[in-house]
Amino acid sequence: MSSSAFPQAVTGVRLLSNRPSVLAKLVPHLGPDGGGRSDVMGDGLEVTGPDWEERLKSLLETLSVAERAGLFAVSLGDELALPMPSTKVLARKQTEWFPEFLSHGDWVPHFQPIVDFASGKVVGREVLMRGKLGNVELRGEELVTAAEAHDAIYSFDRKARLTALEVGVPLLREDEMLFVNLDPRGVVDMQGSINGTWPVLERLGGKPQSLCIEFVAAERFGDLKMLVELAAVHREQGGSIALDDLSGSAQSLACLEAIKPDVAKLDIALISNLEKSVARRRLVGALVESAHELGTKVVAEGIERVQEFQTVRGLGVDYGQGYYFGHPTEKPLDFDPAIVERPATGTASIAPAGTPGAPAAQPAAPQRRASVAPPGRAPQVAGA
Ligand SMILES: [Ca+2]
Repeated sequence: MSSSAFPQAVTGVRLLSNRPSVLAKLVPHLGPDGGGRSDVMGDGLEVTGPDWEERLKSLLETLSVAERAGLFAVSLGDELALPMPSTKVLARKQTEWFPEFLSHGDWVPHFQPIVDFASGKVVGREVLMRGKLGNVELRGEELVTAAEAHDAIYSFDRKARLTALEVGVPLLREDEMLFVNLDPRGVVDMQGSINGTWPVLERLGGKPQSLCIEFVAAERFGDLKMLVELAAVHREQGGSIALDDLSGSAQSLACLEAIKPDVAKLDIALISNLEKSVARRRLVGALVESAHELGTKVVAEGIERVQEFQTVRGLGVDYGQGYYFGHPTEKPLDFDPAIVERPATGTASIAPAGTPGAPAAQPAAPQRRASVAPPGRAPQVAGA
């Protein structure tokens, strides 16, 4: 309770769990601050005060993954709030800027080349979404993480695809394809998925055969029957289908065999430092073989070093994408075929990137995509 003459609205959460042991485990961590910010209540624990977000974060860190999954939170001061997973309540708090971005942010599609190892040409460009809200730039992963936290995958995915097409189709070069992401979690029904994509392409004068729809994280979606149907209805419109982020799991193979995509994209986790892992080289080799038997072309994603490029090419991968070939840029850039024309050699004798024979124009770049927005990167939204 506030002792102020002008009590402020209560900020914080009440934690609930169907596992009493989880709440009991948290009690010793509530802190001896005595400021009335944490109270053991008859029904749950309250974490309140201006720093409740930081305190909840610390509390969650004391729990195992299974315990966290069993901990729910209700926002105080909101009579209509329903209990939500506590991790989601925290993620929402940390991305309070997202609703503002969704309605008023700048959506800035970037284009990254996908390069054919055989011809040295760009076969297509994947549209990767970036954002800006005020002065704050938002990376694609931050946007998706925020959309998940706000249960807004449908709105985010639809608007991202619309923007990707509106900006990308006029910039598309002859003989290149536009690779546009589609998150199956944002699909409500088949017709809606079609309507959010193909009439837009037609209005912009794009050719159906120039569009490849990438099913994001298809193998983790869990409803293979729905994915098969989704692939079929988009193919009926004349487009190609890619499976994105394939990890090499049993689910990867199940998706490949059931959907028989035009393109299979191998996740950066499989490709990064591939020359150093015998096990992953064997896995990638087997995936390439399986894909080719289905008539599917294989893209290795996240190629950042010459060793990775040479290794995937040696394993029969068809196309490459990653900083080694080009960063995502606001305008599609020219590609120098010399980058892939050097003869393949054994991985042991390959010059490291930056030495003669390696592309010189690649700026230093982070090794991999960040998965979560670091604290403090959230934009300061006026009034928030
Ligand atoms: Ca993708």
